Amino acid sequence: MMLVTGKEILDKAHKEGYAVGAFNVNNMEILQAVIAAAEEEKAPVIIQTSEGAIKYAGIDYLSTLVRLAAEKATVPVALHLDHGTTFETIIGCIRNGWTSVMIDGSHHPLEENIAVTNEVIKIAHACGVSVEAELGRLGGVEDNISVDEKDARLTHPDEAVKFVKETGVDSLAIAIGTAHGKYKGEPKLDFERLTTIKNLLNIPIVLHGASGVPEDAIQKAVSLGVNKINIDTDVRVAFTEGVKSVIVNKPEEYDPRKICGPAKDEMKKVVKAKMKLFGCSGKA
Ligand code: TD3
Ligand code: ZN
Repeated sequence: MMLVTGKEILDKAHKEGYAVGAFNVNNMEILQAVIAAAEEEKAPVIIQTSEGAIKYAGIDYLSTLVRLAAEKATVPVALHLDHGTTFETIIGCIRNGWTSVMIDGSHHPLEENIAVTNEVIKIAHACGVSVEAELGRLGGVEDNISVDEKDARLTHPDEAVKFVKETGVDSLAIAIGTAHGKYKGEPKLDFERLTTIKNLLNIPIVLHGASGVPEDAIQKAVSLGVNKINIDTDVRVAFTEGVKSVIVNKPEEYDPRKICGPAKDEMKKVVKAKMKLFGCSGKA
């Protein structure tokens, strides 16, 4: 199948009430593991690349790899730019076949976030590319931050309404207590805030920093209207554990295929479990 847009995948999830997994890739093995999982689960899937991944692998390599993977796949696949911050990367992705981009203006004040998001939307939509934006600050929500400060970082429902009204963005990433990377303690999600925001907005909601969030919290977030769930760390850990097990148990091994093969299997297992949890299995 040809690559589909992020909007096509997420509007269906929003309408039918489930979430689609968005998995970060930066090499062939991760991509093959995610696609194999999607095929086995009959799940739509979003392959996403960070600006760092593009720097690492090359925009042309990633574009070609993912386009091929999508064409060979029987499930819908979208190619999405995760946390786009520069105009250059975003335009580069649009020119190289990405079907969805994120403009992360969350570090800007509201009006400026709206302005940079609109600049991207104007060009992306003219090219048939979907746009995700972010409102509120993720991560760094640590125990030593006061409740007031914490509240200020989380997405404000009224601001979310204004943001969506003044941009017409296709999906919105919100901050409800998750953070990127490994958690020190257990993350506490603000479900009340999620409920309020979902009821006010009629668009797909995105949850970042979902690795390491307990399964029941993920299920609840999906039931309350999250439609795209970003996972990077859990797949990175699965890859590294897979490689380590070979290196430790068979230190004489020097064939990269024998080292990366088990890592691929570990990643596929993790991705399949996420798809079942998110409710997107069988939705392709
Ligand atoms: O945007 N991402 C992926 C990149 C973050 C760096 O790991 C996410 O929201 C997923 O974050 P994580 O760390 O929970 O997998
Ligand atoms: Zn993120």
